Amino acid sequence: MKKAFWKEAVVYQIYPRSFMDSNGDGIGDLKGIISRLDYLQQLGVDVVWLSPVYKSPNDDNGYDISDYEDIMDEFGTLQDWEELLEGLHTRGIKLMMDLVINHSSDEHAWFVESRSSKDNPYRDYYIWRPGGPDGKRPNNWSSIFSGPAWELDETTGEYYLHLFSRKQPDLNWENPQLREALYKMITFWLDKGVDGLRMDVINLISKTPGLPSSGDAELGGGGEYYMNGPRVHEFLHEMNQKVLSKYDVMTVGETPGASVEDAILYTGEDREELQMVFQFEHMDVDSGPSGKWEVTPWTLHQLRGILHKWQVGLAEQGWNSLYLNNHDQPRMVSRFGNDGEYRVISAKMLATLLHTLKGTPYIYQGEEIGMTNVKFPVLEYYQDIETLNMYREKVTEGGADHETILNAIYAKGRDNARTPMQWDGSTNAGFTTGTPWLRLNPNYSEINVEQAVADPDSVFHYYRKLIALRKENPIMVYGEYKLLLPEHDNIYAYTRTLDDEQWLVLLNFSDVAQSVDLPKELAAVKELVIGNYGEASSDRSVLRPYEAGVYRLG
Ligand code: TEU
Ligand code: CA
Repeated sequence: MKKAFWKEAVVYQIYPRSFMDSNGDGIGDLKGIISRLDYLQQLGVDVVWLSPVYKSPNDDNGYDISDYEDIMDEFGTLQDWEELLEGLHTRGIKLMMDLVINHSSDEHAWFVESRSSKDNPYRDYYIWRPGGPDGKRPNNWSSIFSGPAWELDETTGEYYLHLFSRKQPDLNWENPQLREALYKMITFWLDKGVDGLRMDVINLISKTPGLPSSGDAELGGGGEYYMNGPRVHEFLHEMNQKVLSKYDVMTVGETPGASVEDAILYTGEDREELQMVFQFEHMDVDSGPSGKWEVTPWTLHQLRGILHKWQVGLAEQGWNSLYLNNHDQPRMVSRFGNDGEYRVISAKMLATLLHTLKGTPYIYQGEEIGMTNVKFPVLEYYQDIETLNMYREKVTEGGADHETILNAIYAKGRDNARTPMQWDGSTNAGFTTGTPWLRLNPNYSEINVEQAVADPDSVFHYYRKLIALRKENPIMVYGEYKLLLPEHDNIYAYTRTLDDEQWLVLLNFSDVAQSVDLPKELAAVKELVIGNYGEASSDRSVLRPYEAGVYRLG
């Protein structure tokens, strides 16, 4: 396996709106991030992935871009951005920008032109279709943010496609001019010194010709006609050849609905497309047949089964990215650990998993201090468009039970991840001196950066150790992964092996002690490399609640 910086790196994701507000308007901004760079350096991360900071009307918090080559007013200016890049580089940290090119904002100049007339030169930058007889939509696809994926535009009497909100029209990648315009824009940023790109829903860019309906219902899904579509590899290869390959740039594609086989095609080293992808299978482990809002209990058998499949599937070709949460997902300690009695211990256990599987770990802001999900008492406190659209469709229009849906929001809503970063115990957790755009999680008086940095046993210092260990131990990056105890109900156990070195990882996913029965050759433990209880237990055949241990064998 070839060595590479991006395999060895640890990435930290910043959601700028919620990270740090510098001017009291309640919205996080670039100057706020700049003021916290020493904290990131102390943590030891190698790369910052910045969620979108481009000009945007914020229908979807920056994932709806109205000008790709400028900064959102609330976040600052291009000059602030340059200062951020320099501040990161001075500290040896690289910058990965978010690239949202499956769709733009409807307020982007291209769309303003495109919608103005059928023969406008930009018409074909987007996906327009006439309606059918009796005012039928061009097909029955539904939007990922609820309702139909088509919006009728009065000006020309045609519909445009939007897989996300109606203010996020899909770009038409079939059009070579559109592709060239995007490549030019990407070049603009790479020339400025950007080190990496995270590509939003990049596997949705190629739609099946003819845009067939999905089944006979009035609204179908449609994903089978736009996820990993017919020309997606051609487009990514082209982008790689025309732009990416000319720079030293780290790339990760967000790919909902991608299988291991798809991922090998996206990330195989001979393919010249991307370096790694965010797969979603493990994010569906607690979803029912109707989707994410049908909250369903998960088992370790399921979660381990998925992660193991990906570990094995990408062992020789491609590369995994490792994450358990981000700005779209609930907080990992609440979802996969225990955010009550065992919050600190279980957050460290999950961190151990993320940093000892094979792949590149991604930390989402606040994860490193064990931030948890939030339960707002009333719907009015929520801001996320996906959540609000879903509530309207299911409760306001569909008559579903308010409590049931509110509980689904508590479990899965994206605002769980978006409550402002908890810096200290002062008013609004030191995030802002004004009124925060989204309310804070009321637990900030106990869970905050100031507390975590001061406490040597905190989740924060455990992350610091894991990151530092990665720097000294190539086995964490390149070591071969092998599963142990595949039938255990509560323990995820595996080895990593590199040359003549071998590590054993034992993770208890339950809140009760579990006994472990390891094969004899693995019982010869030399030392505990890192463990979430501080020291090794005297009885190694028992794992304490949520215990994580990494042992050097030999
Ligand atoms: O998310 C893509 C995606 O699949 C989302 O639908 C997300 O996972 C969803 O919340 C799950 O129900 C990306 C961005 O990460 C997200 O923030 C954007 O809203 C979306 O694309 C549109 O740009
Ligand atoms: Ca601000």
